[in-house]
Amino acid sequence: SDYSREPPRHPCLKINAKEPFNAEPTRSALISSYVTPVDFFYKRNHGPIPVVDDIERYSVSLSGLIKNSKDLFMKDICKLPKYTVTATLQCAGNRRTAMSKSRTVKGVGWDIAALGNAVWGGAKLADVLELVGIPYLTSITQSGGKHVEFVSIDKCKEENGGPYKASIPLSQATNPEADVLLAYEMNGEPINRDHGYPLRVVVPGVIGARSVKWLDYINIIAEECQGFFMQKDYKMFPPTVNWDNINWSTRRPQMDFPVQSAICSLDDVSVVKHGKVVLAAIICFQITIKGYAVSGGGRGIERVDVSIDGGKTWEEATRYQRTGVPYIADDSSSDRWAWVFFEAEANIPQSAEIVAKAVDISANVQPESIDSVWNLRGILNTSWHRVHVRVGQ
Ligand code: MTE
Ligand code: MO
Repeated sequence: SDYSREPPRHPCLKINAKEPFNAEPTRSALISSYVTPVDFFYKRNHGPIPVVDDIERYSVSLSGLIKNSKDLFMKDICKLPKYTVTATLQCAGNRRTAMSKSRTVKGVGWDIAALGNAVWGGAKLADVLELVGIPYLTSITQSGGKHVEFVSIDKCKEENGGPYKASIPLSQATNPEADVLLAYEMNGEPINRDHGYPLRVVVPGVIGARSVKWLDYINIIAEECQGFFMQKDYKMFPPTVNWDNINWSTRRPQMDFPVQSAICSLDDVSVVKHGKVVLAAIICFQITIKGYAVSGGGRGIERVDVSIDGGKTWEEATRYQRTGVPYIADDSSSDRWAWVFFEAEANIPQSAEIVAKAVDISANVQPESIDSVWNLRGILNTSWHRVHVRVGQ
């Protein structure tokens, strides 16, 4: 594989792997703005970044279980109504390093910033499919098509040098309300090479692995995609499954992301210097607890609870998306596919274990322990996020 034409990247990213390039921002950079600047947006690749030089000749081929195959050029896609969707993309491996500390897992070691929130601009996949004769809200085509497969132009070793691919159900792809995009813009600029230039899929509310970058083919198929990343990866196994007894076919490919949150204003172990507060003759120290919370499937965040005593007692944090606008889950003023930030002030003793857990609008709650969700691939670590603070002089 050839890594001689990689794009430039911001020096503040923490590099978890160089080839393929995998990197995330620092915790504080991550929560410095609601819309993540492209430079700070995590980068998750499985091969070299493809080079698309001739945009005039670039096209996406639509074929499979449809009457007429069609090549769509950028000008065809740009002719369709343009939508902007604010959506958080999160890698299923986010927070893997912490899971690894419980018991070793396989995969890129991510801290808590393998996610980002962007304003994606592009055509709705539902409109693209309508263009080739598949109406809105179709779950099966006349010829038996039930899934939409996205094939990239990159080359991955897991696919033996073939392209990255994934699929989603046709019912989701043809549902305009699901907001699945073929995106050519990220935060108002043409998508850059790292994030899928010239065109990528964005599947809101679903693990990042299904949002295929550098799109080459869209295939309408009867069964879900048989590629490595659908069948041999990104599946959730119980804690008892190990590399000797694993049977990949027993589990479904992960789609929706579960409810997640993390504290970003503090490191795993922080020593803070702060002013003293005297409360009922007890000396306390004021700290600010800030972070993100997000759930899958368009489920808003109902609540974020924070604890300063390791999870014995809790206080509710305030939540917001855009600063100054109160966040109301499920309200038309909120971005349904996007994260919320939370914030709480607390008075802590000399040392404390701070914990956060989020609850989504379906009352799904993050699991308390890592061990209860531990899995050999180290995905979906959504356990309560814990950090330790000691007040130093
Ligand atoms: N698409 C292609 N073609 N190749 C990839 O390696 N990685 C996937 C997904 N789409 C990948 C891909 C994974 S696992 C994630 S989490 C997201 O892209 C990351 O998107 P980003 O790099 O824009 O943050
Ligand atoms: Mo991912």
